[in-house]
Parts: sequence; C-alpha cells; structure tokens
Amino acid sequence: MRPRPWQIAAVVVVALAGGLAAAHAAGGPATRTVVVTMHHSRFQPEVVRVAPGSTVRFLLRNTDPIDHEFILGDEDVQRRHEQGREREHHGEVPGEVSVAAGQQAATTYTFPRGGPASLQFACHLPGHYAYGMRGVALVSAG
Ligand SMILES: [Cu+2]
Repeated sequence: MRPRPWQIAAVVVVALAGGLAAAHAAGGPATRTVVVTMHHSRFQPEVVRVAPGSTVRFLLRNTDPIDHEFILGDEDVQRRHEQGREREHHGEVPGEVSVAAGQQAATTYTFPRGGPASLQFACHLPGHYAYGMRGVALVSAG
C-alpha cells in the first residue's frame, strides 16, 4: 500500500526532529547534512566522501515523477534489497528510506571507525539498479 503524501511528510518531520534531538543529546559534533538529488533515475552526486566515525544525514530530493529509494550499505545489503520484496522504507533502518515522486526524505547513518572503506547507495525499485541508479560513499579521513 502506498503511503499518502501527508504520511510521508509526517515521517520527514519526525525524522528531522529526531535527528536534532539526537545531536543535542549526544553533545557531539553537529551531524553533517549531505543533499543527494534523484534526477532521471540517477543520484547526483554519485560519489560522496564521508569521514570515519562521522554521522551524516542524507537528505534525498526526488525530482522525478516516479518513486525511488535510497539504500546505503555493503554488497550484502544491496544484494538482499535487489532480490528481496522490501519496497517501503520509512526510517526503521538507518541509511534506508523511500522517497516518493516529487518528495524529499532523510535518513541518518553513522559510518563506524574501522569500517569498510566504501559503501554503496542504490535504488532497488525494479530495473533502477540495472539502469545505473547507484553511487558510492567513500569513507576516508582527509
Ligand atoms: Cu529509483
């Protein structure tokens, strides 16, 4: 079942408020926001550089007239989503969020120190990954 636009807006508002509250509660460095645009079934930019140990809020802007999703993770995560039937992501898992046509949504992800040097982000709606709707988060200091 597709969520209604107001439901998506509510999720975004909750996600934003939650992110701010978490940043203040932790007292750590401010969460950096990276804007990624979904345009013509591609991510812009396709390469994002992030620091190990940093928390990044990805703000996804879908400018297309069709739904997309943003799934951040390693190869196993990408394979599971490409083969699986999960088609809706509304903040249950960090780094995974559905973005309805013409809407925006956000997801926050912490890149662990000592973790993988890169992670992929991709859209697994039917045909999108094969079309090239994928990008890379390079995890490196400096
Ligand atoms: Cu897509």
